[in-house]
Amino acid sequence: MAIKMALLTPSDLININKQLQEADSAVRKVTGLDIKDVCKALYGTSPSSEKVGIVPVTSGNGIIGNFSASLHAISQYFGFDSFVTDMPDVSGYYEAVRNGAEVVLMADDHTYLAHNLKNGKIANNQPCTGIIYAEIASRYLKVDSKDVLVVGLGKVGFPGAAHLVQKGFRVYGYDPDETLLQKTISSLGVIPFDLENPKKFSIIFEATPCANTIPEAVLSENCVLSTPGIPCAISEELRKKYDVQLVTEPLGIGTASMLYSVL
Ligand code: NAI
Ligand code: PYL
Ligand code: MG
Repeated sequence: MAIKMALLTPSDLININKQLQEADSAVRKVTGLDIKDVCKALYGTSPSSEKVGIVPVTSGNGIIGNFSASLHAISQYFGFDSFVTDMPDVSGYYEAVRNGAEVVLMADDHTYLAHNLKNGKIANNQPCTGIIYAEIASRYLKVDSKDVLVVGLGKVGFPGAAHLVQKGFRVYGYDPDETLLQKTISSLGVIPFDLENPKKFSIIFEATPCANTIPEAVLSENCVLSTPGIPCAISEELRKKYDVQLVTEPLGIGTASMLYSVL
């Protein structure tokens, strides 16, 4: 049986354009690049107004308010020509294809996918999100070491950790799920992070559904925390105290990664 994702709520998605603009300036400050430039560097692609059909899906917990409208706004922000179908589900898919969609975006409670109908490429939100947040962290302009801390090694965190290992970083990983932790150690060569014996990091990538997952002892002044996790991994108080450069956003960065990956 498929395992459920932590689901977004309509309030996470309020004013997605403003959230994206703020995320873009945070990414620029950390990496010197826009989100679109990071995507281009990752996948070697650029959009040219490809038609994206967004299909609302009613199964499971059903439609999430603001979800399809946010995907529409996000796709336009990155230079795609998107539309939301009037009908949901199978009828919506039919409508999307009949109306010329080259890429279909749709999500149920388990899987959020982008499918390019012209070249057959398909992307899943979880690895695409992990990879782009890890890539952003890895591009920190003021980085002073190859050490990175990854907190949360699940469906988003594991692919992000794998990406960092592949880029040549020394990755320290932590997850309270011992099975996941052991799998990450044995398959990726990640170093288990010892909470009892912490060290400071200038780059942290977090992917958990919990708040306050980053212990104060690992924060260095002006470190980068790149995290798709909802709610946020760090309190506002700690963020200010260490002048943490926070990259976080509920849907757009991961969606950009998916769209660029299927071009
Ligand atoms: P998952 O359930 O597969 O993995 C989460 C992992 O976090 C688990 O292995 C769990 O043991 C671990 N964890 C829980 N508490 C922890 C703690 N205190 N310290 C360290 N690890 C802890 O979930 P998934 O799919 O990887 O998603 C992670 C988060 O990312 C969720 O909040 C999800 O909603 C969010 N997400 C955000 C996206 C975005 O675009 N912003 C896109 C996709 C997911
Ligand atoms: C894609 C996000 C990121 C975090 N959790 C994931 C989530 O909320 N997935 C559920 C998406 C369901 C969408 C719904 C609709 O409105 O079409 N079926
Ligand atoms: Mg995102």
